[in-house]
Amino acid sequence: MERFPENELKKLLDELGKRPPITIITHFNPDGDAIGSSMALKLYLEKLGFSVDCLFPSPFPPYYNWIPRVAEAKVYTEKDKQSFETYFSADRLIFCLDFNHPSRVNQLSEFLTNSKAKKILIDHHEEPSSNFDMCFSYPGSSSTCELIYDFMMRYDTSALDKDIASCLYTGLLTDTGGFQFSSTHPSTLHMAANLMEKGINATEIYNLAFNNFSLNRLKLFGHCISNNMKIVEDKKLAYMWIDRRTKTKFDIQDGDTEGLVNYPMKVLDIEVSVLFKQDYDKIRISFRSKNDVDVNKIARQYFNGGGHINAAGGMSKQSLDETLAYFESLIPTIF
Ligand SMILES: [Mn+2]
Repeated sequence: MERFPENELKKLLDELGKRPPITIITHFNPDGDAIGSSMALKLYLEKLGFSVDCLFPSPFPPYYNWIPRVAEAKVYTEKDKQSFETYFSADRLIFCLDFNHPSRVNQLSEFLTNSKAKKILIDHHEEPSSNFDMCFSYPGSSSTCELIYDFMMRYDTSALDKDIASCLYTGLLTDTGGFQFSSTHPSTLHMAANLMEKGINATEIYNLAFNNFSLNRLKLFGHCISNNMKIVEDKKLAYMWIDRRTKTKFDIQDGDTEGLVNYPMKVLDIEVSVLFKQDYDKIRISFRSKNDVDVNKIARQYFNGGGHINAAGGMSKQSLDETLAYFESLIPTIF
């Protein structure tokens, strides 16, 4: 599918031509693609003379502290709720990056939904909601960073510098799992090459993005794989869980469980991996799959979630034991 078709792009450029103040917002628990695409667009539009505020609905993992000027992003907390309303005023242009539904910005969803400002969605998740004035949704794409790069190539190529390239490369790299997922297309690698030509340090970004564990986090992974994992061989399925006790034992920080769900996939014969995480008021569930096993469908249909064909998330309001029992009861029919 052609991205940013001429007539749609023109509408967006017309809006930008009015030189509005810009708000960029991404999903809660922002990941490499969310942070990278948001900061890249902020740096880029500021270079072009716009006034830009970048909002994160919740804190980002400390191992992304190195992202250029990420400290300028405004991280939402309950106590400054009212001050955030100003970022949704009617005179603004709001870019919504790397999410497909207002609920994904958590406590800020009310402001976003009620805002009279024009809302531009740029995203690659399946089935975007209809809450946006312009919708640049391309689910087959590697990352939101690739879409932001496309937009830059169509708007003003000269503003793309090394810092912006580093932000974009981060999302490109992390959302493709280091260029391993099937969403990695020729365009993805062409883009990576162009970013390298801007002088980024690709090896360093890889290490910062992937080889950044605390020792506790490594031990947590080992513990869960050894003690909290079940394999259903004939279904090529692995599932794991993390209960509150384990969290306390390993002194888990936000983001520490990120990536654990991918580990069972390192076994050649395992096609699906599911991770259940006990949170304060719910169980968060992550799904990963290989080939044509559609975990987006499973997450949507049974666990109030969604995502991509090979990577999705969901949740359950039941206890951990009940959730696991429910999941086990589904195994014979859904896999
Ligand atoms: Mn993404």
